[in-house]
Amino acid sequence: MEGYLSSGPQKADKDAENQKNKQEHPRTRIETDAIHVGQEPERWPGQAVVPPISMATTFKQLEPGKPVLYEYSRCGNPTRQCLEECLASVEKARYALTFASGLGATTTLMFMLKSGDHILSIDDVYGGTGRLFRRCMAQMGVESSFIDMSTDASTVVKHLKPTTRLVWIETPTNPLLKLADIEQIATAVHKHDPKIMVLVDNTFATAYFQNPLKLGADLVLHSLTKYMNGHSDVVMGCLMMNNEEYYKQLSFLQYAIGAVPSPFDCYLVNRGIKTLAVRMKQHMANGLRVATYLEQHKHVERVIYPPLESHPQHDLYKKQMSGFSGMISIYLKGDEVEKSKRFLGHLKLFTTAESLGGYESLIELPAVMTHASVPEEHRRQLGITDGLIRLSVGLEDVQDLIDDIEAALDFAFSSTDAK
Ligand code: P1T
Repeated sequence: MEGYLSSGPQKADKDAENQKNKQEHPRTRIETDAIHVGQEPERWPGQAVVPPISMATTFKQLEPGKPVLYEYSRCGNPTRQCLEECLASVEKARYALTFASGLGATTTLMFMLKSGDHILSIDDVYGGTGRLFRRCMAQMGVESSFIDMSTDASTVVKHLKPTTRLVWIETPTNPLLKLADIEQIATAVHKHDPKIMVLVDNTFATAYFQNPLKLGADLVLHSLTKYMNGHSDVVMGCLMMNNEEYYKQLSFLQYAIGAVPSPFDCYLVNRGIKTLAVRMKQHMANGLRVATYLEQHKHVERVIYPPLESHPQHDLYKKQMSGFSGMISIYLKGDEVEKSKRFLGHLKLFTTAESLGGYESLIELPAVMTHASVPEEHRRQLGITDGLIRLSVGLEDVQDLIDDIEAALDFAFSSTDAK
């Protein structure tokens, strides 16, 4: 894109070189990368082992128009850069760019499109993503359509239009935990038209369990608000990629649009990511125990959890993921919203709240909370009923969590109280 570099600092070039050098020589595995990449003490005066928070909004230039490394903090700063390098390494990407939220990352990416373009999206997508496509992008003349991508890649290709510029995959999906075959879809779409960008929202799986770029995706998005930070104390998003041209365009858009995270938040995410591996192993262990317990429970109609053999795409799960997080969706018997509410209301350890992926267990009703913006008809078709319950299983003692669920289910289904 002409003008992308000339109209701003030479930052994209410098950063590209910086990040690329690091990613072209991956030294170690994710546990080690999360702790060391971008964190070299030698880069800080005084050799700080923990990266300092650089709050400066602006940086001295030795001559007008000749910044040393950074010029204005929206364009880049030391704390953000060390986080972006670290994030790229854990996703096995060459480049990572951070934004003020997951949706901030999506919005910035939208500026790669123009009026008349088309987005082909998976049908069961995070409510806020669907809302952005349907309500905001439509106003800008960008069309979107939503299809089931859990079947096979030819269905996706069939729905491509000459104007399709972006294929949006979320896998596993929020909240129904449907899977899409990233490798098959990316291969088929790129064969059809290599210029179409294939993006995977990897928020639910995390970089620990799934690396979409290795499977042929062009772009990966994370809501870092969730597992990647893991402490429910930062709202942030990121885009990761290997393609240098996409990186330069998005790097320009990052500073031109300005939906950037604060250095303090970057510091927190950089800290949170250090324990990604241990957290994810425990989220998976706890998630599996809770899902297995729920699956045999007399008051539970259906449990959706990809690591369970009962998941309709369990084979695909085994093919493209090395495990899964603590996200479980369930229908109680009768699928009544009142019963679901009584269940949530009686839980002591699971907090009723939106969001997911923190160390604490959360629970919610997607139809009235995170996915209330999905048109009712669309929700019905997908199976996001008023009674659907989504759990984010945290890191508490798993038996305590199961005891909490047991007591709340007993309460919700007790005939005397249910009247
Ligand atoms: O909240 P934010 O950091 O802007 O991220 C948006 C987002 C993107 N992708 C997925 C898969 C998500 O789940 C989210 C945010 N989701 C919730 C807040 C939620 O409770 O589902």
